[in-house]
Amino acid sequence: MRQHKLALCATHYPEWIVNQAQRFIKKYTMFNHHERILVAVSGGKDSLSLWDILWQLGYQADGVYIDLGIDGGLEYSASSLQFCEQFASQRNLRLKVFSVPKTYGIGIPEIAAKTNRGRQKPCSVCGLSKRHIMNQIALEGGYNALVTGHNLDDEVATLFGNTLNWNVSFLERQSPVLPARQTGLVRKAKPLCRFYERETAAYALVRGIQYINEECPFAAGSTSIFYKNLLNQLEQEKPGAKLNFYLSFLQAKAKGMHSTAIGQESNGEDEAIGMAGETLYTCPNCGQPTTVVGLCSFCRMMEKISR
Ligand code: Q46
Ligand code: ZN
Repeated sequence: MRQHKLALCATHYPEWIVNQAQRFIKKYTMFNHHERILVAVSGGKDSLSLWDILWQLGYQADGVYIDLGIDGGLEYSASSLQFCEQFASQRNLRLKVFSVPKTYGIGIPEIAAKTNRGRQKPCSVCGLSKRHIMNQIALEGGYNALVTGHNLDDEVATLFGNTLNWNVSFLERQSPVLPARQTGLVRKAKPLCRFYERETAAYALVRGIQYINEECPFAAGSTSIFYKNLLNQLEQEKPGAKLNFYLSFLQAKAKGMHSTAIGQESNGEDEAIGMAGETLYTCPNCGQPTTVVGLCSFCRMMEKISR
């Protein structure tokens, strides 16, 4: 690991990852051993590695898998579920499964095709749906925190995109942990946010974790992959540049970089929900918080497509 000036063998490497993850969980006050954690798993290397790390650390961590109904000729959703089920049964862990097609009658690609926003960007509809469903499941199950397997490369690509556009409300919200500021919102945490993608991939390999290799068919050509390629070039020239970009951002935030952003107008979307000082309303349909009076973004979308 050039950025850490560290080389470890196959025995010490996973130990190092697990210890570092515990350090980050504590440093950012993500959750503790008395709390119940819900891990969002996709069948990919990051989320399954995260679940494995939390299991080794003795956290009470259940998994949740959302079947998005994405086929793409590869039966993408069906085979990712198989990897999650296999992982959970090998470790005797509890996996909750929520199926979008079984619940709503159609999958994410069909929902996306019926909306303006989804026709242009299916991932935007998918992201909105996943956030909504995961928050609902975590609330109903009485979990203290919902954790995701976002790694450093994911976080830095998001940070880069939001900085290019000076998207202040999203920058304010980007953090290793997002406390539940209001009833109806569950705390969110990203324990892998300081690990490079190749570090989580190496962890999965060394630990013998079987995961889905294929990318979601909608990921191809996405802006975030373009940003990741740019940032990889930067990292190649300057080892540690990505980690430095992310950590410097967190430091700037801690020093109050965003103190003037509070009180900004809402854009009517629930993506930047939960900012300090923001007025939130309750969606009359699902009971989740929303930034505008009336239905939340998800319920509004589902109502439109059912007309
Ligand atoms: S699953 Fe959904 Fe991702 Fe596929 S449709 Fe896009 S957002 S790429 S993480
Ligand atoms: Zn709603």
